[in-house]
Amino acid sequence: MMSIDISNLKDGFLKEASQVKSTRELNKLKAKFLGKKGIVTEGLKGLSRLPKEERPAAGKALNELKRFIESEVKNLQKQLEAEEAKRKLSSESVDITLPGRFIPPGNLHPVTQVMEEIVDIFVTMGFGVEEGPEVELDYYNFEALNIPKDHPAREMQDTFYVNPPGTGGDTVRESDIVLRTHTSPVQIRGMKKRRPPLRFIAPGKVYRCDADVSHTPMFHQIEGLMVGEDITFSHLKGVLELFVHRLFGPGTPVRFRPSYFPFTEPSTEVDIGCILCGARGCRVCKGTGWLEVLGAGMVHPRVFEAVGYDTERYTGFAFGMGVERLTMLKYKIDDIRLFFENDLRFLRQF
Ligand code: 2NM
Repeated sequence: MMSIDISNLKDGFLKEASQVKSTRELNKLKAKFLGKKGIVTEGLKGLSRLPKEERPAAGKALNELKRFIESEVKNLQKQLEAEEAKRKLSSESVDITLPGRFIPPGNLHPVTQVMEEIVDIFVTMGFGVEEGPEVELDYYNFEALNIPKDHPAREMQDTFYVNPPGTGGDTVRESDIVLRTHTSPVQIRGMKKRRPPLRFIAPGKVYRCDADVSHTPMFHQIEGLMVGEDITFSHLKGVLELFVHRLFGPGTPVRFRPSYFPFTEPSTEVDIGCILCGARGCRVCKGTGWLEVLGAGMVHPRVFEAVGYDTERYTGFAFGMGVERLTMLKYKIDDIRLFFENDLRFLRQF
């Protein structure tokens, strides 16, 4: 009776084993026969209920079946693992004949490109490059630059105060912290750090609180400075004319027009012949045939006093320009907001 049961069990196991396709199924089958409540396990537990004389033979047969199933499971396990590894490997294999994936080439933002171009032109002329903080003290942004307390540039509509006065908890110190409105404070810090002769430029982001279609609250500026014992307005003219010819082409007409800045005296604005209408007069040059591209001048003695330079011994010229404006002129872009929308259809053209 017992021996028939055993061979039936073995046949049953082998039949099911032949249909196993995964290690999961194999584990289920193993549990069915050898698990805690498995057929073989239960059989071994039931031995005590058999007549005494049948127990040894039945026990031997069950233990043999147990060992047989264990070794079969082990073999099947190995076989299945090998098959699964093979399947995994072939699914992971690389078809080296496939064409490569297209990675669209990126490009620098047009404002960054023009900024780098301008920096390059001045570096070629021997200028160093200085950077400084965008959050500035009133002293470096205004005071040291001879911008008096009642100057329009200091009024709330132009300057972002980091702690606007009257919003509570403000102290005299806190209301003296601003987002720089130009990169001139970098020039002040640069002059304080060293002694003449010197020449360097300060490129970077600046912030102004005037919002309309032709102004953005953040834009980029490059300012420059050259100080020494015999620096004259002629040096200013020579350097800036060369700069304009490098940026816009050697044939570009240039003119120097009197102007006013608190930190320079005399001051000038630099115009180029309108590159949009060939100086015939258009909407952009407002019919004048000229476009303003730079502000400049001879550094005011009060600025030299603020940085501790001997005003009898040293003179110098300084200049500043807006990079967005120059980029618009160079690429004939009529709306500054295009630079900040980050529409790839616009940016990919540069
Ligand atoms: C401009 C125009 C004219 C300028 C002056 C200085 C400093 F620090 F030397 F006084 N830095 N930049 C300057 C002069 C900037 O921008 C339109």
